[in-house]
Amino acid sequence: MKNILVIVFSFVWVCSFAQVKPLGPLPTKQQLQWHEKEFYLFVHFGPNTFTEKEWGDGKEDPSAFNPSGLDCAQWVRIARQAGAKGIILTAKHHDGFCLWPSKHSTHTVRESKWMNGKGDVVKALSEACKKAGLEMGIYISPWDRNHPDYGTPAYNDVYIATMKELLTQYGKYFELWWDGANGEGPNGKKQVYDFRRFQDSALKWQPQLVIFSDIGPHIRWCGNERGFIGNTNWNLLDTAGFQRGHGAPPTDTLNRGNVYGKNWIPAEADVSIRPGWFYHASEDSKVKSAEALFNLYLHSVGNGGNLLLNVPPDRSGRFHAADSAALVNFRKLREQAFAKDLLSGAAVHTTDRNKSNLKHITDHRNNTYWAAEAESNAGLSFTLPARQKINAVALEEMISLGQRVISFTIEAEANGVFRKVFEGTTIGRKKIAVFPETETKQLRVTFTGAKAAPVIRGISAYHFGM
Ligand code: FUL
Repeated sequence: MKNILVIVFSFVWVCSFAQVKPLGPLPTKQQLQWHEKEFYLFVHFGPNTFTEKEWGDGKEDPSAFNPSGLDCAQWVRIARQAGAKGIILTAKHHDGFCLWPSKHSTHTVRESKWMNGKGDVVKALSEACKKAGLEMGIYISPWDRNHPDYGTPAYNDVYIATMKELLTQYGKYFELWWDGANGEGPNGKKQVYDFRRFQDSALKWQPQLVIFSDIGPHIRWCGNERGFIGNTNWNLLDTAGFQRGHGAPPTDTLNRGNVYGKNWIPAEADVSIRPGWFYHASEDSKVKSAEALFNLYLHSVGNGGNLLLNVPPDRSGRFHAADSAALVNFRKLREQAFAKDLLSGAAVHTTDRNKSNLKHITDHRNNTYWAAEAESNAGLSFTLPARQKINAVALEEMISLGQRVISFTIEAEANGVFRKVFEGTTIGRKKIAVFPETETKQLRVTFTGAKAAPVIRGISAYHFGM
């Protein structure tokens, strides 16, 4: 009997959502999982940590790499305390130095003095991540200033062999990161990368990977390294005719996406907690404050993308106290800001013909939604149990059915009159609309334009104290 009830209930539940036709392009299952991660750490570590450089030239003495007390468990602990969902490590930066003892290079931890050449940072981090249940990602710079084959077709085979070591020996990663940098001067080496083979090989070894580069295939660069994704942000991108690096689309296109783009390639904002990507003691006083990090969160996650925040370990091989403190306080700020959804308990009404499932707008569940029937001007109103001070509203589309909303407005009632407090464009996975504090008992959200009738996963309201 119980089983029959479960089947009937599931059937009714599925049917109540069944009428919505997805609007392509759509995210893959892996991209949907990636969207839910929101925020994770980047770790730049290598010879540059010891030589005061940002771009090593590949000629540095490998013995320069010598952390006095590498402690990946500390990185993982701080990442977890900060609420980050993973760590992406620079296994190989442009200097070509491998943080694992690669057989395909002579510029590796094996040639360093660290642990008498017996150390392996990739292994240490993957073990620490596994132990703590944190996900790991890997950065393998295509540009290599050390490898003798770089600039010849043979390098493509070397790169693939290098990837094979990393992708088959240390467990699963959630993301593979391909930067687009190449600083070779006019007489520099020119490598014709075989990215098609790189991609096919990586996905053969780890099919669950999402691959980042300027143009994806799965995740795109947001066009700047300041952590700002566009207020208008389509998860769609046209990539035909473009390349990674110098041939990439204009940075403002990467920042906003293409409204009618042919591929689902959402934006990730990579930014460092310090001015540089690698650790420099002179920057200890320049670590971004928790407030600055919260602001970055609003402009990345709050604009529908993900935040990849770089925290470079110091020469001991640990996160510096200043960085750790900022990260933990950043977590506190997020928790305070989103502790109380002021729409919980609000009565929800709509001007749209579809009045069923309205409760899902405020239920904070990831797999439920309300779908409008009207393509434009569907309105939702929220009557709160009591007057509240509000200065932020978070809106979410059900992106598994496509990204639809082109524009929306938020109005708040005061003395019987509705006044516009926010005029927005796209929503996507999440839009955190921030506006001057207003005291109200009634909010109205109107979807003024959409590519197809909006499908809304959630709306919540907050009062940020800062
Ligand atoms: C860029 C690199 O040139 C920087 O050094 C850094 O790794 C950044 C995240 O990506 O392409």
